[in-house]
Amino acid sequence: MRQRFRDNFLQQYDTNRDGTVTRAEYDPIRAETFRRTDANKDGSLSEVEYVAEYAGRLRLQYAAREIDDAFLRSIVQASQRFESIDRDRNLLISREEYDTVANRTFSRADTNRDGTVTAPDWDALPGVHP
Ligand SMILES: [Ca+2]
Ligand SMILES: [Ca+2]
Ligand SMILES: [Ca+2]
Repeated sequence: MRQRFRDNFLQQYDTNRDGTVTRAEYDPIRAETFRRTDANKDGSLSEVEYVAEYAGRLRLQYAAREIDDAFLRSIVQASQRFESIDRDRNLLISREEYDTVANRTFSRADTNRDGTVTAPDWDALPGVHP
């Protein structure tokens, strides 16, 4: 699991491929993902927008494979994730709620708290998937 989180994190956010993720790399990608997910461009994410974005990415990973139970379970989990991110329970994820989660994910990866995510962080990372 640790390996998977690390690989996903690096693949998504290490844009210059130097093995380190800085906030200068991380923040614009999070912002871009938020914009892309906000399909109706009203500045917040509905559950439909949130789950659709996730399902779209998952679908790409599946490529030619058939949709299976694991796929459907992942979609249900995405829906549950939406509910946990929506702290004020207004059925929308605001940019602020989204950033709170982004900051938490980055902090979790930055185990030595120096503001960048580097190899020593990976070695110390607890074996949990966010
Ligand atoms: Ca980098
Ligand atoms: Ca929206
Ligand atoms: Ca909310």
